[in-house]
This record gives sequence, C-alpha cells and structure tokens, in this order.
Amino acid sequence: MTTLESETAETAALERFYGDVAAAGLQPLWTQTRDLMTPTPRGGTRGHLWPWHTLSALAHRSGDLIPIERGGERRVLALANPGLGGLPYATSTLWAAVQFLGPHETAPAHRHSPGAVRFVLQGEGVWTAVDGDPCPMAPGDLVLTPGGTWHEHHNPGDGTMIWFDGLDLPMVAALDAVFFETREDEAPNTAAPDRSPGEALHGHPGLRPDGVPAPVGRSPLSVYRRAHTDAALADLAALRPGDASVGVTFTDPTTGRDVLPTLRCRMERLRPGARTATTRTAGSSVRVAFSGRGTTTIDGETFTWGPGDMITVPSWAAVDHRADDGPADVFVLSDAPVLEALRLDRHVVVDPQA
Ligand code: GTQ
Ligand code: FE2
Repeated sequence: MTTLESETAETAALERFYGDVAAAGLQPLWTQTRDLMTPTPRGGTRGHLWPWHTLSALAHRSGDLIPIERGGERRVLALANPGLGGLPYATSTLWAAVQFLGPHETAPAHRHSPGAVRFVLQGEGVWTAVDGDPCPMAPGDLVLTPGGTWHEHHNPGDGTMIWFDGLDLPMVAALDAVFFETREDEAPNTAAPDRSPGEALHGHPGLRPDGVPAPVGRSPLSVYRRAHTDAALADLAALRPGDASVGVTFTDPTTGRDVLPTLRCRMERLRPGARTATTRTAGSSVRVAFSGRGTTTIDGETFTWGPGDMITVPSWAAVDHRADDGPADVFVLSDAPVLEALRLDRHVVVDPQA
C-alpha cells in the first residue's frame, strides 16, 4: 500500500468507528473535554435585567386577559434568561417570576415538591395560606412555601398585588423529582389577618414557645416582615458606617439555617456613593431591587436599576454594586445552600471595595 492508500484506509476506519460509536449510543470524551471540563463555570445563564415598568405593565395586562383557573393555577410570568435557549428559567438553577392577583381572586390550593419564596412588591391586603397558616402579605415581606406545603393565595380586597416568586424548580426538575397535586378546599376569601398564628408562636427572636413542636424539615415561620428586615439593616448599617453594603440572611429561627434547603434569601442595603467589592461566587442569583436606585456591573456590563427591576447574576461572573443618590435595598435569591451542601461553594474577591 502507498502512504496515500493507507491514510485513506485509516480515515475510512475512523469514520466507521465514529459512526458505530454514535449508533451504539456512545460519545467519546476526547472530542469534547474542553467544553465539559471548563476551567471555570461556563453555563448559558447571562447577566440580564428585566425592568419593572415592563414586568408590571405585562402583569396587569395578564390580570385583564387571563383568568386564574385550575390547570393554569397561577397568573405568573417567568423570567426567561436569554442564554437558556427558551427555557422559562431565570438562571440554570432558579425560577423567578412576577405573579399578579386581582381583586377578590383566589389562586387555588396546591402543593409541589419544588420549594418557593415570595417577595412582595406592590399592593396590600393579600394573604397566602401555608399548610393552613394564613400569612398576610405587604410590600417588602417574604413568604415561604417550602416544598410539600399546601398553599393558596387570597385577595379579598379591591386592589391588585404583584409579587416576586422564586423557586428551586430548575434544580428539582434536573433531579427528576417534581411532584404536584391539587386540592379543592380553599379557605373563604375573607380579610387578611394582622399576623399569622405561626408568627405569633415563632416570630419572637430568640424565644421558643412551650408545647409547640415546630414542623419537621421546614421553618415554622412562614412570613418575614419588612419592618424587621428594615430594623435589622438599619442597626447593621449604623454599626458599620464604612461598609459599602450590609446584608442579612433570612433563616429558620429553630435552626439558624437557610429558609429552604435549596434557596438562600437575603436583603442587602447599599450605601450611596460607594462601590461594593467586585467578587465572583459559584452558583447563580436573582436580584430584586426593592427601594432606591443603583448600578450593578456583571463581567464588565453595567445595568442601571430602580425599584422592582430584576437582574440575573450567572455563576462566577465578576459582580459589584453601587447605590446612586440614596441608600438602596435589594432582595437576593440564590442557590447557595445547594452549593454549600455539596461543597461546591467558592467565592473570591476580584477587587476590594472602592
Ligand atoms: O404561587 O404557587 O411562580 O406553584 C410557580 C409555580 C408560583 C405559586 C410560581 C407556583 C407558584
Ligand atoms: Fe405553587
């Protein structure tokens, strides 16, 4: 055989081999190592901003056009990250959405294995029953509906409400562990309580009530009030006048751990005029501006935000924040508890606070 003939034979053998490998339902690692074993995380999730004026306008239009019925269950518009190929996911691990509840409406009772948190943006007088515990909702409040808890949303009043929904759905779906069921016995759509029985029992810092076993595997507190978050941040900011930002993490009062096994909820207060340190964190997050205005830089791209705007931060992106004129409060949802449980958590400071 000439050299040319042997090369041709080898090429033909290789082609047959790759064809047989594919036909056998196999793929060689050696052709794709660089895409799979990236030096640092390289998912599809992009830094992106959804402005409040768009979210709120479309949420209101959904209220005019779309009834809440069984099957649809919820009037929810999900943030679809432009890097995730049309999936209704804000990041590769987090579901984020705006939910609209109109006057005298009830979103029917259901439960599911994915866990959820709600952070209220606009409206009043709405309440969510969490395993029967009626939790009032007002702007800045956080309401938990952990995986497996029955929940229904009630709006007995004449106004509308919009809140932010955060779920671990992409993670639970990746694990093929999504379960969902409905129930037909919602509570009557009566006025919201001033506070939930769960709050009366478990909402006093550092005090565990006698004779009340906490529910197993989830926080007995289903609503966290804005007044408490605000006071905690004000006290923290007063103690740390030099810091560009202070933050608190919402926790289960019985364990001190994150509110859900999969989701971390935080509130950050940015001091005007100072930039936070530029950092990279493994795991993704969604930031919901609550009050004030500012800018966030994600891998060199600057996003300017105000109240109600939502921003996705991809894993390992270099990110920093700055409030503009006055202080700014930002609610942050992340998958950090999962990375920590799996010992995948990493955090570096790229550039210290300026
Ligand atoms: O309010 O129960 O954004 O079940 C997605 C799924 C909200 C809810 C969402 C849900 C809900
Ligand atoms: Fe739900």
